[in-house]
Amino acid sequence: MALQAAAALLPPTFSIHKEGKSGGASLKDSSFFGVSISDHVKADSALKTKIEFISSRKSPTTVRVQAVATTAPTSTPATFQGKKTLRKGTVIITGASSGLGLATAKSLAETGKWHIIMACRDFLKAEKAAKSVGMSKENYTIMHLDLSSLDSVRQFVDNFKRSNRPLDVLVCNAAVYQPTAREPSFTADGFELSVGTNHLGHFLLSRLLLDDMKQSDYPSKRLIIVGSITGNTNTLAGNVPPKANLGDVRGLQGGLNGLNTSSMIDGGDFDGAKAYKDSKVCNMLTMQEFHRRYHEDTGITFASLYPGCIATTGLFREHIPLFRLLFPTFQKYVTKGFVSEEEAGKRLAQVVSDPSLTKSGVYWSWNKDSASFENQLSQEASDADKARKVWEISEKLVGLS
Ligand code: NDP
Ligand code: PMR
Repeated sequence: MALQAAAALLPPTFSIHKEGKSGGASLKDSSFFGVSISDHVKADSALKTKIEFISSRKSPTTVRVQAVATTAPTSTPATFQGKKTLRKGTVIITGASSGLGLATAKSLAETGKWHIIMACRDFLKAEKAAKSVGMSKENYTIMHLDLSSLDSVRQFVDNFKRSNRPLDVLVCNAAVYQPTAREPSFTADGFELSVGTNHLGHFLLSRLLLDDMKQSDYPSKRLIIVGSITGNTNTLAGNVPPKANLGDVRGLQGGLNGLNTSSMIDGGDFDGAKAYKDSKVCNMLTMQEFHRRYHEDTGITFASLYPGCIATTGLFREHIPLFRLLFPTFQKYVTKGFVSEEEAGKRLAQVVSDPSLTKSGVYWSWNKDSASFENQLSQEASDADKARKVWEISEKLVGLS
Protein backbone atom coordinates (compact mmCIF):
# COMPACT_ATOMS: atom_id res chain seq x y z
CA MET A 1 0.00 0.00 0.00
CA ALA A 2 1.13 3.51 -0.77
CA LEU A 3 1.24 4.51 2.87
CA GLN A 4 3.36 1.55 3.88
CA ALA A 5 5.68 2.48 1.07
CA ALA A 6 5.79 5.99 2.43
CA ALA A 7 6.57 4.71 5.90
CA ALA A 8 9.38 2.64 4.44
CA LEU A 9 10.82 5.80 2.96
CA LEU A 10 11.20 7.36 6.37
CA PRO A 11 14.73 8.29 7.38
CA PRO A 12 16.57 6.15 9.98
CA THR A 13 15.92 8.76 12.69
CA PHE A 14 12.33 7.44 12.75
CA SER A 15 11.54 4.62 15.13
CA ILE A 16 8.50 2.80 16.37
CA HIS A 17 7.42 4.52 19.55
CA LYS A 18 6.68 1.99 22.24
CA GLU A 19 6.06 4.12 25.27
CA GLY A 20 2.43 4.98 24.59
CA LYS A 21 0.36 5.11 27.73
CA SER A 22 -2.26 2.90 26.12
CA GLY A 23 0.29 0.17 25.61
CA GLY A 24 0.02 0.28 21.82
CA ALA A 25 2.06 2.24 19.31
CA SER A 26 1.92 5.87 20.30
CA LEU A 27 1.68 8.73 17.87
CA LYS A 28 3.13 11.11 20.44
CA ASP A 29 5.88 13.49 19.34
CA SER A 30 5.48 14.24 15.68
CA SER A 31 4.38 10.81 14.63
CA PHE A 32 2.60 9.61 11.55
CA PHE A 33 1.23 6.10 11.15
CA GLY A 34 2.80 5.02 14.41
CA VAL A 35 6.34 6.19 13.76
CA SER A 36 7.98 8.93 15.75
CA ILE A 37 10.73 11.37 14.96
CA SER A 38 13.51 12.31 17.33
CA ASP A 39 14.28 15.66 15.78
CA HIS A 40 12.46 18.55 17.28
CA VAL A 41 10.44 20.27 14.62
CA LYS A 42 9.83 23.94 14.99
CA ALA A 43 6.67 25.71 13.92
CA ASP A 44 6.70 27.62 10.69
CA SER A 45 7.21 31.18 11.79
CA ALA A 46 6.84 32.56 8.29
CA LEU A 47 3.14 33.02 8.88
CA LYS A 48 3.68 35.49 11.70
CA THR A 49 3.71 39.19 10.97
CA LYS A 50 4.97 42.27 12.74
CA ILE A 51 1.81 43.03 14.62
CA GLU A 52 1.25 39.60 16.12
CA PHE A 53 1.33 39.59 19.91
CA ILE A 54 3.14 36.68 21.43
CA SER A 55 2.24 35.48 24.88
CA SER A 56 4.66 34.14 27.41
CA ARG A 57 4.00 32.89 30.89
CA LYS A 58 6.68 35.14 32.32
CA SER A 59 5.56 38.34 30.70
CA PRO A 60 1.83 38.38 30.10
CA THR A 61 0.85 39.71 26.73
CA THR A 62 -0.01 43.34 26.36
CA VAL A 63 -2.71 43.33 23.80
CA ARG A 64 -3.78 46.43 21.98
CA VAL A 65 -7.20 46.15 20.54
CA GLN A 66 -7.37 46.87 16.86
CA ALA A 67 -10.56 47.19 14.97
CA VAL A 68 -11.54 48.32 11.58
CA ALA A 69 -15.17 49.15 11.15
CA THR A 70 -15.79 48.72 7.46
CA THR A 71 -19.49 49.47 7.65
CA ALA A 72 -21.71 51.28 10.13
CA PRO A 73 -23.67 49.00 12.47
CA THR A 74 -27.10 48.22 11.19
CA SER A 75 -30.01 49.08 13.49
CA THR A 76 -32.96 47.81 11.47
CA PRO A 77 -34.77 45.37 13.73
CA ALA A 78 -34.82 41.71 12.78
CA THR A 79 -38.04 40.13 11.74
CA PHE A 80 -38.92 36.48 11.50
CA GLN A 81 -37.47 34.34 8.79
CA GLY A 82 -39.37 34.37 5.58
CA LYS A 83 -40.04 38.11 5.73
CA LYS A 84 -38.10 40.19 3.28
CA THR A 85 -36.94 42.77 5.82
CA LEU A 86 -34.71 40.42 7.82
CA ARG A 87 -31.64 42.46 8.67
CA LYS A 88 -28.11 41.30 8.05
CA GLY A 89 -27.02 38.93 10.80
CA THR A 90 -23.81 39.58 12.70
CA VAL A 91 -21.57 36.58 13.28
CA ILE A 92 -18.28 36.52 15.16
CA ILE A 93 -15.89 33.82 13.91
CA THR A 94 -12.71 33.22 15.88
CA GLY A 95 -9.67 32.18 13.87
CA ALA A 96 -11.17 33.37 10.58
CA SER A 97 -7.74 34.10 9.12
CA SER A 98 -7.29 30.62 7.66
CA GLY A 99 -8.72 27.15 7.09
CA LEU A 100 -12.23 26.41 8.26
CA GLY A 101 -12.85 29.85 9.77
CA LEU A 102 -11.88 31.67 6.59
CA ALA A 103 -13.87 29.31 4.36
CA THR A 104 -16.93 29.80 6.57
CA ALA A 105 -16.53 33.57 6.53
CA LYS A 106 -16.30 33.46 2.73
CA SER A 107 -19.33 31.24 2.39
CA LEU A 108 -21.45 33.48 4.65
CA ALA A 109 -20.18 36.68 3.04
CA GLU A 110 -21.23 35.41 -0.38
CA THR A 111 -24.86 35.21 0.72
CA GLY A 112 -24.88 38.95 1.43
CA LYS A 113 -26.95 38.15 4.53
CA TRP A 114 -24.16 38.29 7.09
CA HIS A 115 -21.67 40.74 8.48
CA ILE A 116 -18.69 38.74 9.68
CA ILE A 117 -16.53 39.82 12.57
CA MET A 118 -13.25 38.08 11.92
CA ALA A 119 -11.80 37.69 15.44
CA CYS A 120 -8.12 37.09 14.76
CA ARG A 121 -4.77 37.36 16.49
CA ASP A 122 -2.97 38.49 13.34
CA PHE A 123 -4.68 41.49 11.84
CA LEU A 124 -2.66 41.74 8.63
CA LYS A 125 -2.93 38.04 7.93
CA ALA A 126 -6.70 38.24 8.37
CA GLU A 127 -6.96 41.24 6.05
CA LYS A 128 -4.92 39.49 3.37
CA ALA A 129 -6.93 36.30 3.82
CA ALA A 130 -10.27 38.11 3.44
CA LYS A 131 -9.01 39.78 0.27
CA SER A 132 -7.57 36.55 -1.10
CA VAL A 133 -10.97 34.84 -1.01
CA GLY A 134 -12.71 37.84 -2.51
CA MET A 135 -14.73 39.00 0.50
CA SER A 136 -16.00 42.49 -0.08
CA LYS A 137 -15.28 45.16 2.52
CA GLU A 138 -18.88 45.84 3.51
CA ASN A 139 -19.30 42.23 4.61
CA TYR A 140 -16.62 41.98 7.27
CA THR A 141 -14.77 43.66 10.12
CA ILE A 142 -11.51 42.42 11.56
CA MET A 143 -11.07 42.69 15.33
CA HIS A 144 -8.04 41.64 17.29
CA LEU A 145 -8.46 38.62 19.54
CA ASP A 146 -5.71 36.49 21.03
CA LEU A 147 -7.39 33.58 22.75
CA SER A 148 -4.18 32.71 24.56
CA SER A 149 -4.60 35.80 26.73
CA LEU A 150 -7.64 36.32 28.95
CA ASP A 151 -6.89 40.07 28.92
CA SER A 152 -7.16 40.02 25.15
CA VAL A 153 -10.46 38.14 25.33
CA ARG A 154 -11.85 40.75 27.71
CA GLN A 155 -10.60 43.60 25.55
CA PHE A 156 -12.11 42.02 22.46
CA VAL A 157 -15.47 41.77 24.22
CA ASP A 158 -15.31 45.41 25.41
CA ASN A 159 -14.38 46.52 21.94
CA PHE A 160 -17.18 44.53 20.36
CA LYS A 161 -19.71 45.95 22.82
CA ARG A 162 -18.53 49.45 22.00
CA SER A 163 -19.22 48.82 18.32
CA ASN A 164 -22.94 48.68 19.17
CA ARG A 165 -23.50 45.83 16.80
CA PRO A 166 -25.98 43.17 17.75
CA LEU A 167 -24.53 39.69 18.21
CA ASP A 168 -26.55 36.97 16.53
CA VAL A 169 -24.13 34.08 16.15
CA LEU A 170 -20.79 33.28 17.78
CA VAL A 171 -18.54 30.65 16.24
CA CYS A 172 -15.71 29.37 18.45
CA ASN A 173 -13.46 27.97 15.74
CA ALA A 174 -9.83 28.93 16.41
CA ALA A 175 -7.45 26.24 17.61
CA VAL A 176 -3.82 25.31 18.02
CA TYR A 177 -2.39 21.83 17.66
CA GLN A 178 1.14 21.02 18.87
CA PRO A 179 1.82 17.37 17.99
CA THR A 180 5.61 17.79 17.92
CA ALA A 181 6.10 19.78 21.12
CA ARG A 182 8.28 17.99 23.66
CA GLU A 183 7.56 20.45 26.42
CA PRO A 184 4.35 22.33 27.09
CA SER A 185 4.06 26.00 26.28
CA PHE A 186 1.72 28.28 28.11
CA THR A 187 -0.78 31.07 27.62
CA ALA A 188 -0.27 34.54 29.07
CA ASP A 189 -2.19 33.35 32.12
CA GLY A 190 -0.06 30.24 32.58
CA PHE A 191 -2.37 27.54 31.18
CA GLU A 192 -1.06 24.83 28.87
CA LEU A 193 -1.42 26.40 25.41
CA SER A 194 -3.82 24.02 23.61
CA VAL A 195 -6.41 23.74 26.36
CA GLY A 196 -5.79 27.36 27.37
CA THR A 197 -6.49 28.63 23.85
CA ASN A 198 -8.96 26.14 22.39
CA HIS A 199 -11.06 25.71 25.53
CA LEU A 200 -10.43 28.32 28.23
CA GLY A 201 -10.11 31.32 25.87
CA HIS A 202 -13.34 30.35 24.11
CA PHE A 203 -15.04 29.57 27.42
CA LEU A 204 -14.44 33.10 28.68
CA LEU A 205 -15.33 34.63 25.31
CA SER A 206 -18.64 32.85 25.01
CA ARG A 207 -19.61 33.48 28.64
CA LEU A 208 -18.90 37.20 28.28
CA LEU A 209 -20.83 37.45 25.00
CA LEU A 210 -23.86 35.43 26.09
CA ASP A 211 -25.75 38.54 27.24
CA ASP A 212 -25.24 40.19 23.86
CA MET A 213 -26.71 37.15 22.18
CA LYS A 214 -29.63 37.13 24.62
CA GLN A 215 -30.36 40.75 23.69
CA SER A 216 -30.25 40.13 19.95
CA ASP A 217 -33.62 40.23 18.20
CA TYR A 218 -32.42 37.94 15.43
CA PRO A 219 -34.82 35.05 14.82
CA SER A 220 -32.22 32.30 15.24
CA LYS A 221 -29.36 32.97 17.63
CA ARG A 222 -26.62 30.39 17.77
CA LEU A 223 -23.45 29.62 19.69
CA ILE A 224 -21.30 27.11 17.86
CA ILE A 225 -18.18 25.45 19.25
CA VAL A 226 -16.19 23.44 16.73
CA GLY A 227 -15.50 19.91 17.96
CA SER A 228 -13.81 16.95 16.29
CA ILE A 229 -13.93 13.25 15.63
CA THR A 230 -10.48 12.88 17.19
CA GLY A 231 -11.88 13.81 20.61
CA ASN A 232 -14.51 11.08 20.32
CA THR A 233 -13.25 7.65 21.33
CA ASN A 234 -16.37 5.98 19.89
CA THR A 235 -14.73 6.33 16.44
CA LEU A 236 -11.72 4.80 14.71
CA ALA A 237 -10.08 8.24 14.43
CA GLY A 238 -10.65 8.82 18.14
CA ASN A 239 -8.84 5.60 18.95
CA VAL A 240 -5.58 6.61 17.30
CA PRO A 241 -3.19 7.11 20.24
CA PRO A 242 -2.83 9.24 22.21
CA LYS A 243 -6.54 9.11 23.00
CA ALA A 244 -8.50 11.92 24.56
CA ASN A 245 -9.12 11.34 28.24
CA LEU A 246 -9.87 13.96 30.87
CA GLY A 247 -9.58 11.46 33.72
CA ASP A 248 -10.69 12.99 36.99
CA VAL A 249 -9.68 16.47 35.69
CA ARG A 250 -7.14 16.92 38.49
CA GLY A 251 -4.72 18.77 36.19
CA LEU A 252 -7.42 21.24 35.12
CA GLN A 253 -8.34 21.71 38.77
CA GLY A 254 -4.71 22.55 39.47
CA GLY A 255 -4.59 25.16 36.70
CA LEU A 256 -2.58 23.30 34.01
CA ASN A 257 0.47 25.35 34.85
CA GLY A 258 3.03 22.58 34.83
CA LEU A 259 4.60 23.90 38.04
CA ASN A 260 2.85 22.55 41.09
CA THR A 261 0.49 20.56 38.91
CA SER A 262 0.42 18.75 35.57
CA SER A 263 -0.02 20.67 32.34
CA MET A 264 -2.49 17.98 31.22
CA ILE A 265 -6.16 17.86 32.23
CA ASP A 266 -5.91 14.27 33.50
CA GLY A 267 -2.76 15.02 35.50
CA GLY A 268 -0.49 12.96 33.22
CA ASP A 269 2.73 13.74 31.36
CA PHE A 270 2.60 16.40 28.68
CA ASP A 271 1.54 15.21 25.25
CA GLY A 272 0.70 17.89 22.69
CA ALA A 273 -1.55 15.72 20.53
CA LYS A 274 -3.50 14.54 23.57
CA ALA A 275 -3.80 18.08 24.90
CA TYR A 276 -5.47 19.11 21.61
CA LYS A 277 -7.87 16.16 21.69
CA ASP A 278 -8.68 16.83 25.36
CA SER A 279 -9.38 20.46 24.44
CA LYS A 280 -11.87 19.26 21.80
CA VAL A 281 -13.62 17.12 24.42
CA CYS A 282 -13.87 20.26 26.57
CA ASN A 283 -15.33 22.13 23.57
CA MET A 284 -18.02 19.49 23.07
CA LEU A 285 -18.79 19.23 26.80
CA THR A 286 -19.04 23.02 27.07
CA MET A 287 -21.55 23.20 24.21
CA GLN A 288 -23.78 20.68 25.99
CA GLU A 289 -23.45 22.42 29.35
CA PHE A 290 -24.43 25.71 27.69
CA HIS A 291 -27.45 23.93 26.24
CA ARG A 292 -28.50 22.55 29.61
CA ARG A 293 -28.06 25.86 31.41
CA TYR A 294 -29.30 28.36 28.87
CA HIS A 295 -31.21 26.95 25.93
CA GLU A 296 -34.67 26.88 27.48
CA ASP A 297 -34.48 30.40 28.92
CA THR A 298 -32.74 32.12 26.04
CA GLY A 299 -33.83 30.20 22.95
CA ILE A 300 -30.21 30.25 21.80
CA THR A 301 -29.19 27.20 19.78
CA PHE A 302 -25.97 25.62 21.08
CA ALA A 303 -24.23 23.31 18.64
CA SER A 304 -20.96 21.58 17.89
CA LEU A 305 -19.76 19.78 14.79
CA TYR A 306 -17.17 17.68 13.07
CA PRO A 307 -16.82 19.25 9.63
CA GLY A 308 -14.83 16.38 8.10
CA CYS A 309 -11.09 15.98 7.82
CA ILE A 310 -9.78 19.21 6.30
CA ALA A 311 -6.30 17.81 5.87
CA THR A 312 -4.86 20.86 4.09
CA THR A 313 -5.31 23.53 6.77
CA GLY A 314 -2.78 25.35 8.92
CA LEU A 315 -3.78 23.19 11.89
CA PHE A 316 -0.99 20.81 10.92
CA ARG A 317 1.66 23.52 10.54
CA GLU A 318 3.66 22.15 13.48
CA HIS A 319 3.55 18.57 12.25
CA ILE A 320 6.56 17.08 10.46
CA PRO A 321 6.78 17.85 6.73
CA LEU A 322 6.25 14.20 5.79
CA PHE A 323 2.96 14.15 7.67
CA ARG A 324 1.81 17.31 5.93
CA LEU A 325 2.75 15.81 2.60
CA LEU A 326 0.98 12.46 3.07
CA PHE A 327 -1.96 13.33 5.29
CA PRO A 328 -4.28 14.73 2.57
CA THR A 329 -3.70 11.67 0.33
CA PHE A 330 -4.20 9.32 3.28
CA GLN A 331 -7.50 10.98 4.16
CA LYS A 332 -8.67 11.15 0.54
CA TYR A 333 -7.95 7.58 -0.50
CA VAL A 334 -7.61 5.51 2.69
CA THR A 335 -10.07 6.83 5.27
CA LYS A 336 -12.10 8.76 2.67
CA GLY A 337 -12.76 11.30 5.40
CA PHE A 338 -11.18 14.19 3.47
CA VAL A 339 -13.12 17.38 2.78
CA SER A 340 -11.89 20.52 1.07
CA GLU A 341 -11.72 23.77 3.01
CA GLU A 342 -14.50 25.10 0.80
CA GLU A 343 -16.83 22.19 1.52
CA ALA A 344 -16.06 22.32 5.26
CA GLY A 345 -16.76 26.06 5.21
CA LYS A 346 -20.16 25.42 3.64
CA ARG A 347 -20.90 22.88 6.37
CA LEU A 348 -20.08 25.26 9.20
CA ALA A 349 -21.99 28.02 7.38
CA GLN A 350 -25.03 25.71 7.45
CA VAL A 351 -24.72 25.35 11.21
CA VAL A 352 -24.60 29.17 11.41
CA SER A 353 -27.58 29.92 9.23
CA ASP A 354 -29.48 26.98 7.83
CA PRO A 355 -33.10 27.08 9.06
CA SER A 356 -33.13 23.27 9.34
CA LEU A 357 -30.21 23.17 11.80
CA THR A 358 -31.79 24.98 14.74
CA LYS A 359 -31.86 22.03 17.15
CA SER A 360 -29.85 22.78 20.28
CA GLY A 361 -27.39 20.50 22.07
CA VAL A 362 -26.46 18.72 18.84
CA TYR A 363 -23.08 17.56 17.46
CA TRP A 364 -23.46 17.72 13.69
CA SER A 365 -21.65 15.59 11.14
CA TRP A 366 -22.07 15.00 7.41
CA ASN A 367 -22.33 11.76 5.46
CA LYS A 368 -20.66 10.87 2.17
CA ASP A 369 -23.34 12.75 0.24
CA SER A 370 -22.67 15.83 2.37
CA ALA A 371 -26.01 15.55 4.14
CA SER A 372 -25.98 16.66 7.77
CA PHE A 373 -26.97 14.34 10.59
CA GLU A 374 -26.95 14.40 14.40
CA ASN A 375 -23.95 12.37 15.46
CA GLN A 376 -23.31 10.45 18.68
CA LEU A 377 -20.64 11.75 21.00
CA SER A 378 -18.37 9.38 22.91
CA GLN A 379 -19.23 8.45 26.46
CA GLU A 380 -16.76 10.94 27.89
CA ALA A 381 -17.72 13.74 25.51
CA SER A 382 -21.37 13.36 26.56
CA ASP A 383 -20.80 12.87 30.29
CA ALA A 384 -23.01 15.45 32.00
CA ASP A 385 -21.19 15.24 35.35
CA LYS A 386 -17.87 15.83 33.68
CA ALA A 387 -19.33 18.70 31.70
CA ARG A 388 -20.50 20.37 34.91
CA LYS A 389 -17.12 19.79 36.57
CA VAL A 390 -15.20 21.20 33.60
CA TRP A 391 -17.57 24.19 33.51
CA GLU A 392 -17.17 24.96 37.21
CA ILE A 393 -13.39 24.62 37.20
CA SER A 394 -13.11 26.65 34.01
CA GLU A 395 -15.19 29.43 35.59
CA LYS A 396 -12.66 29.66 38.41
CA LEU A 397 -9.64 29.54 36.10
CA VAL A 398 -10.87 32.38 33.88
CA GLY A 399 -11.96 34.50 36.84
CA LEU A 400 -15.73 34.22 36.49
CA SER A 401 -16.31 32.75 39.94
P1 NDP B 1 -6.17 26.56 10.97
O1 NDP B 1 -4.87 26.48 11.64
O2 NDP B 1 -6.24 26.80 9.51
O3 NDP B 1 -7.08 27.65 11.67
C1 NDP B 1 -6.98 27.91 13.04
C2 NDP B 1 -7.23 29.36 13.28
O4 NDP B 1 -7.13 29.59 14.69
C3 NDP B 1 -6.25 30.28 12.59
O5 NDP B 1 -6.95 31.36 12.06
C4 NDP B 1 -5.35 30.74 13.74
O6 NDP B 1 -4.82 32.03 13.59
C5 NDP B 1 -6.37 30.76 14.87
N1 NDP B 1 -5.74 30.83 16.17
C6 NDP B 1 -4.81 30.01 16.69
N2 NDP B 1 -4.43 30.44 17.89
C7 NDP B 1 -5.13 31.56 18.15
C8 NDP B 1 -5.16 32.49 19.22
N3 NDP B 1 -4.37 32.35 20.27
N4 NDP B 1 -6.00 33.53 19.15
C9 NDP B 1 -6.79 33.69 18.07
N5 NDP B 1 -6.79 32.87 17.02
C10 NDP B 1 -5.96 31.82 17.06
O7 NDP B 1 -6.93 25.17 11.32
P2 NDP B 1 -8.39 24.64 10.94
O8 NDP B 1 -9.10 25.57 10.07
O9 NDP B 1 -8.22 23.22 10.54
O10 NDP B 1 -9.07 24.61 12.38
C11 NDP B 1 -10.26 25.28 12.67
C12 NDP B 1 -11.09 24.45 13.63
O11 NDP B 1 -11.48 23.24 13.01
C13 NDP B 1 -10.37 24.07 14.92
O12 NDP B 1 -11.27 24.23 16.00
C14 NDP B 1 -10.07 22.59 14.72
O13 NDP B 1 -10.02 21.93 15.95
C15 NDP B 1 -11.27 22.18 13.91
N6 NDP B 1 -11.15 20.94 13.17
C16 NDP B 1 -10.23 20.84 12.15
C17 NDP B 1 -10.14 19.67 11.45
C18 NDP B 1 -9.16 19.49 10.35
O14 NDP B 1 -9.11 18.38 9.81
N7 NDP B 1 -8.39 20.52 9.98
C19 NDP B 1 -11.02 18.51 11.76
C20 NDP B 1 -11.92 18.76 12.85
C21 NDP B 1 -11.99 19.93 13.50
P3 NDP B 1 -3.52 32.33 12.70
O15 NDP B 1 -4.02 32.36 11.30
O16 NDP B 1 -3.07 33.65 13.22
O17 NDP B 1 -2.56 31.23 12.97
MG1 PMR C 1 -6.66 10.38 11.62
C1 PMR C 1 -11.96 6.99 9.43
C2 PMR C 1 -10.76 7.15 9.87
C3 PMR C 1 -10.11 8.42 10.20
C4 PMR C 1 -10.56 9.73 10.16
C5 PMR C 1 -11.90 10.23 9.72
C6 PMR C 1 -9.51 10.56 10.66
C7 PMR C 1 -9.59 11.94 10.83
N1 PMR C 1 -8.42 9.76 10.96
C8 PMR C 1 -8.76 8.44 10.68
C9 PMR C 1 -7.97 7.33 10.86
C10 PMR C 1 -6.62 7.34 11.18
N2 PMR C 1 -5.89 8.46 11.47
C11 PMR C 1 -5.76 6.18 11.27
C12 PMR C 1 -6.21 4.75 11.03
C13 PMR C 1 -4.51 6.63 11.62
C14 PMR C 1 -3.25 5.79 11.88
C15 PMR C 1 -2.55 5.54 10.65
C16 PMR C 1 -4.59 8.06 11.73
C17 PMR C 1 -3.50 8.88 12.05
C18 PMR C 1 -3.65 10.26 12.30
C19 PMR C 1 -2.64 11.15 12.77
C20 PMR C 1 -1.22 10.84 13.07
N3 PMR C 1 -4.85 10.96 12.15
C21 PMR C 1 -4.60 12.21 12.53
C22 PMR C 1 -3.28 12.37 12.92
C23 PMR C 1 -3.09 13.71 13.31
O1 PMR C 1 -2.09 14.25 13.72
C24 PMR C 1 -4.42 14.42 13.23
C25 PMR C 1 -4.87 14.70 14.62
O2 PMR C 1 -5.15 13.84 15.39
O3 PMR C 1 -4.95 15.97 14.95
C26 PMR C 1 -5.40 16.19 16.28
C27 PMR C 1 -5.34 13.38 12.62
C28 PMR C 1 -6.66 13.44 12.19
N4 PMR C 1 -7.35 12.33 11.74
C29 PMR C 1 -8.61 12.73 11.36
C30 PMR C 1 -8.73 14.13 11.59
C31 PMR C 1 -9.97 14.95 11.33
C32 PMR C 1 -7.55 14.55 12.08
C33 PMR C 1 -7.28 16.02 12.41
C34 PMR C 1 -7.71 16.19 13.80
C35 PMR C 1 -8.67 17.22 14.28
O4 PMR C 1 -8.71 18.32 13.79
O5 PMR C 1 -9.33 16.95 15.26
